Amino acid sequence: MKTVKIMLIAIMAMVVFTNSNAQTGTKATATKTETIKVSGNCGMCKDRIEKAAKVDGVSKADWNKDTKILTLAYDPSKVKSDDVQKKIAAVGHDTEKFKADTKTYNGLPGCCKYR
Ligand SMILES: [Cu+2]
Repeated sequence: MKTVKIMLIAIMAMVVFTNSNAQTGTKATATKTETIKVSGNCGMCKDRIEKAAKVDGVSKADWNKDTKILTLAYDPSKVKSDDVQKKIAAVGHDTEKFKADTKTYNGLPGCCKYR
C-alpha cells in the first residue's frame, strides 16, 4: 500500500512538472502576427503609427500607406492587440477598434488629415 502511494505521488509530481514546463515553453516562443486597418495618408503617418505601435512586446510594426494595413508581430503574453491600437489612436490615428479623439486628430499636420 505504501509503495502505491509513493508511486502515485511520483506520477502526480511528474504530471505537474511536465505541464508547467510545456506552458513556459510555448509562452517563450509564441509570436502572434496580426493585420490591423489603421487610417492615415503619408510617410509622416507611417512614422507616427509605427513609433506608437512599437511598445514593449511588439517585435514588428509595419504600416503600408497604400493599403492602410498595419502588420503587427507581438508576444501575446506581454502585450495585447487592443493596447497597441489604443496607443495608435492616442497619437491621432483611427484603428479598427479605437477612434482617435477629435482634439488629437485636429492637431495632426494637414497632409495627415484622413477624415
Ligand atoms: Cu501623414
